[in-house]
Amino acid sequence: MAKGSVAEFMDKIIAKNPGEKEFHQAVYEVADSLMPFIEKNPKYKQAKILERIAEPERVLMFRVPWLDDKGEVQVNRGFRIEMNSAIGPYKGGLRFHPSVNLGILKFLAFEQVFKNSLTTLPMGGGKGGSDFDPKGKSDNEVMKFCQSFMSELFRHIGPDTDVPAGDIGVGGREIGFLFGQYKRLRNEFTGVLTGKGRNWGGSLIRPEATGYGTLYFAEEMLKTKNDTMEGKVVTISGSGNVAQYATEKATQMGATVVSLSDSEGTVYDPKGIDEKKLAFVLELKNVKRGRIKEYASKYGCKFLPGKRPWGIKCDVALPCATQNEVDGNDAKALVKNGCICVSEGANMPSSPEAIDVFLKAKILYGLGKAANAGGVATSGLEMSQNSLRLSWTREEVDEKLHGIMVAIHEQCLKYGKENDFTNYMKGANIAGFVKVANSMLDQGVV
Ligand code: NDP
Ligand code: 2IT
Repeated sequence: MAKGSVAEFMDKIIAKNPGEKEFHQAVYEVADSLMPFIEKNPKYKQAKILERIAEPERVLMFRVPWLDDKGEVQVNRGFRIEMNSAIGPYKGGLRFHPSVNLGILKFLAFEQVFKNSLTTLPMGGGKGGSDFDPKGKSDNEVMKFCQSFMSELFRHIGPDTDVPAGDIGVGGREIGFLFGQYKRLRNEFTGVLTGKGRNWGGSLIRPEATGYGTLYFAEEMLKTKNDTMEGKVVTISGSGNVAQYATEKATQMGATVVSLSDSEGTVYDPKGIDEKKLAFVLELKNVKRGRIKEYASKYGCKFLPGKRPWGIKCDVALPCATQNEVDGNDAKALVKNGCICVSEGANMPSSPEAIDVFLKAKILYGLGKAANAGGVATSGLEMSQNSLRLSWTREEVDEKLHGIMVAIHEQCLKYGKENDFTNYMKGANIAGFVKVANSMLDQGVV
């Protein structure tokens, strides 16, 4: 019964959204977890909730022309997917990367709906971005691009409508340029973006939040096995915002982080990336905007060109780079080498084959929409502080973030327990769905 309905549902999704393979993948994962639950609760089926959730409320696509440093005209494409506003204003990051297209942003916006629901905060789901590549661009070019991007986006967003933030290629620098242009066009100082600078409405701990949250979630998963992060060998992919603060928190918890990576390859440092080495990475990536292989030259360790970290022996793996960066063979290698826990800082980093391997091996598998929800949760806390015109201390924000990650873990247990095993994927998908679905039922056919 259930499998047949999933196939039927997916046929329609694929026919309606041709070529959007990441979107199909994200919808399939959720539909597969949810269908038995929906069959048991016909009110959702009758109201076509799943069909409605998979259709964005609104998709914006626009031209972003700008002048580069040579005075040449460049043309990029901008997007904002306003996916679901049943439980709050659209909320989700902006990604600037040459691979960005409609299907990738729709998958990210779809994931965001469930993730934001799990945070317990009142945020709907959205995502946006552009095929602009910030790599190799001057600060001036990045500013010109951001100003042009916001010159269209500003008419669609607002603190009670749609609140963008960062994602791949969008960090503090870009949020600053985007905020400056929004303020200039609207003549309003509001919390329209999150991830803002400390002096102009940003929340403490927002830069750290995704990475920290991924570790708080891993810790909760390990607790169910009477285990902790102390003494664990950890592999991390990526070397951007999420990877950096995942490294910091893992180290603070007593683990040894032995890898970081970027699109060119992996650095393997068996001695561990301690506080001092991490300070070098932060300067390298966030200020000099250099490549991670420079770490290997600096600290005399191995650089594995073109490789991902999953062949390295570890206890805990934290994929923190991008979608589908762990394939079936990577997952097999991780399990074979004794990995007991995967906590995803990135969005959908594990392919369907990899997820199958993790679930069959019954290791602790914390999927992105639960494990990386700390970032958007702290964005929600930034929105609260902006509305209150107050700012909370580091300790206050960190404590709230920690509490939210514990609550997300509890929701996964509630809906994902299967005898002696917790299927976090099923748990997160159902828990995220219920709140949005019930809100949609309350609000009628809209
Ligand atoms: P950054 O831009 O700061 O860093 C991205 C890192 O991932 C870089 O090291 C980059 O390497 C690597 N990477 C990106 N694309 C690829 C690719 N196609 N192949 C190999 N490596 C790649 O982004 P974030 O750290 O913010 O985001 C990382 C992941 O976490 C994404 O999946 C994002 O959606 C997710 N996420 C982010 C949140 C946030 O608050 N920032 C919140 C929740 C999830 P290179 O420099 O070579 O491109
Ligand atoms: O994927 C994500 O959750 C993010 N990029 C953060 C979104 C946000 O609004 O803080």
